[in-house]
Amino acid sequence: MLDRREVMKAMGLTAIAGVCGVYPAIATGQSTQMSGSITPYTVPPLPYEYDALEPYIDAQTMHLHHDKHHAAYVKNLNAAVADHLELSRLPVVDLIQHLDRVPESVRTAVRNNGGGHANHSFFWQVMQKNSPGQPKAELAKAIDARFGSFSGFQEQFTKAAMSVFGSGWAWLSLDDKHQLSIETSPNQDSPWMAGRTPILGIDVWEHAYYLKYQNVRADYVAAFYKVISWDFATAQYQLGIKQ
Ligand code: MN3
Repeated sequence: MLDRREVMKAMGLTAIAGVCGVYPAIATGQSTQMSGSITPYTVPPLPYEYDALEPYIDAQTMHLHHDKHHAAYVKNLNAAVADHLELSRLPVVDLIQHLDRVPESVRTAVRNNGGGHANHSFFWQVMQKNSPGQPKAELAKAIDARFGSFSGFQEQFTKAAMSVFGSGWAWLSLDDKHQLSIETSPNQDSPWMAGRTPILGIDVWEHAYYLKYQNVRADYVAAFYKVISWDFATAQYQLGIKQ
């Protein structure tokens, strides 16, 4: 029976004080109990009601997005790691941060579906009902220092979200030099895969907005600012600057 430390050691990974690499404070639904039995990945429940983000994100989109799309990533991820017990014991963020250690036969499946699971687990938490609208305290200061002002940040983040061709994400992330940056990723790739900590992320796959906004991604991106959980983003920032 291997515990997580042994599993990580076996994979050549290093556990840092009980935390796995740049492991975020996201709820991924995965049990941290390493009982020796397989702990498959599971879809975490939404941290609010399906209609909590109305009128900006509609309940039907949330049902489909969470219950169908996110669930499919988890189902496919579990299928990909079914024959690789050592992988299925790792938190999903650890898994996607070390894709080079994943057997080539399942690497693409883990990248896409592990990425999808990590990104969506993050995305549910980066939104909330009654958003404060703007960051506060240290994250607000860091954003002002990097982008000039909050509106300077918004302008660049919106531009990034609009620039994603096809399916992907736009992110505010923190690198290992504690520098904030705005980036985009295709498919279900993410800052984690490049060793950075996501602070904020918007899913710009059409499934995230098409029911309500059809082809008008700009309106969806504008609505996203109304539901950002700046408390969660700040918690991510605080985690990132400790790395
Ligand atoms: Mn999605």
